[in-house]
Amino acid sequence: MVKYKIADESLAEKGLESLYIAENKMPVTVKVIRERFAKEKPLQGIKIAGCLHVTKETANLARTLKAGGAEVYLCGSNPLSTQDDVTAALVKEDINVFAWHGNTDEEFYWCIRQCLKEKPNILIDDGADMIVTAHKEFPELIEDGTIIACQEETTTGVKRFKAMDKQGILKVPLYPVNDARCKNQFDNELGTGQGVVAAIYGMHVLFAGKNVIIAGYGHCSSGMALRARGLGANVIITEVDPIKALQAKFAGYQVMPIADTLSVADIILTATGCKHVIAPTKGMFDKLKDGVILGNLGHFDIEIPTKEIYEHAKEIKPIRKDVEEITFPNGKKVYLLAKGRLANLVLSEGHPAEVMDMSFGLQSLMSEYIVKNKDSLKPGIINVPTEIDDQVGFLKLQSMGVKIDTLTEEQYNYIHGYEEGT
Ligand code: RBV
Repeated sequence: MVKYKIADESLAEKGLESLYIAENKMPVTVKVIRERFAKEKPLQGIKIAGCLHVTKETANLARTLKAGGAEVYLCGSNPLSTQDDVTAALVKEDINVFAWHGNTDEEFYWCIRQCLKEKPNILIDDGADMIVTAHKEFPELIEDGTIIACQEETTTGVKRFKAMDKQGILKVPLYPVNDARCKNQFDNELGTGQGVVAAIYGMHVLFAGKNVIIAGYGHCSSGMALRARGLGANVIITEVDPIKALQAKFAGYQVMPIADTLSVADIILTATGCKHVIAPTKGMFDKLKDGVILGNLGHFDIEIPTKEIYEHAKEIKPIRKDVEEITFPNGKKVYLLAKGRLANLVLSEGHPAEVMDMSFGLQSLMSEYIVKNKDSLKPGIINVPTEIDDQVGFLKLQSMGVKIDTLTEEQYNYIHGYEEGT
């Protein structure tokens, strides 16, 4: 019997329509892999728990895992990204789901615990909250080998696991799916990149002629900068990494410390993976330009100092869906998107299905790989095998009708050899 706690079962019809829209744009995950999984059942007898944004794209991943024979449990990876119509559709399809839009921090962890109580064998996380909870509260699942291995979807989660690994406290084999080329060069650069439109959804604002500050110049933020520039904005980059700062400079952007940008910034968008990109001080808040739009596209809500902005506010007024007008004691107004949470997921619907197809194609094939190799996996971070990364790339190209060259034997030997030189 399907287990669930969701907002409203009556939304199932609408949710199924949503799933259908995504399905047509996810040929790798939905057609090629799901059809093979349905025949071969590589995940038979395996329980998979996913702590992911519960969107129409994630729902299609869940369907593919289920087609492969897995028993799937889902919970949300962000309190505001769950699409309630999607959860209703999933329940109708006998996929277990504990998620609803707008849950509290306490409810968020309750949902994670419901999934872990089912004793899953594979955990697919987005941000590391579920796997960290497993280490803290369900260590027996790790010690007795119930959890075979884990997969992480996002940069911030991988960062947390690298820290755990360094401290010797990561007790599971962990695949950083985010770091596969087929993931971060598409989902992160194009998906998060295109997420700059969240500021448009939120405030219906014109980018052309605006000073748009993009904090960070990694995969996500460099994609955002390119798109903001394409919309006609004057883009200013802030960085802490000298090489990334140079890349931004040579790509033709202005680069400067964030504090120097505040008085001219019309829109500030963060995706750094770090905290307090704008320092949480009155001095910094006083520097902000009247009317500035603040949006975060990184995983957690601490890049923009949301809590401190709320504390400093004289008045907080919701003015549109997921947008608040915040008036400071000095009378200045700032417009905060999505309470500082992932604006690309809260204000729009998450990254488009076309790129999630690659991320979730990888997640599907990695689940199969883990089951096949379960007897030889060791705790620690293990890279996604190149063959699987390449396979998803080939499948995506094939689905788009794009052909590429293959190396001749002579070329292969040249590329892999050293003898031929001047
Ligand atoms: N993300 N998922 C979606 N439509 O389901 N959109 C974005 C979706 C993931 C993306 O892979 C990114 O790394 C992560 O959300 C950030 O939490």
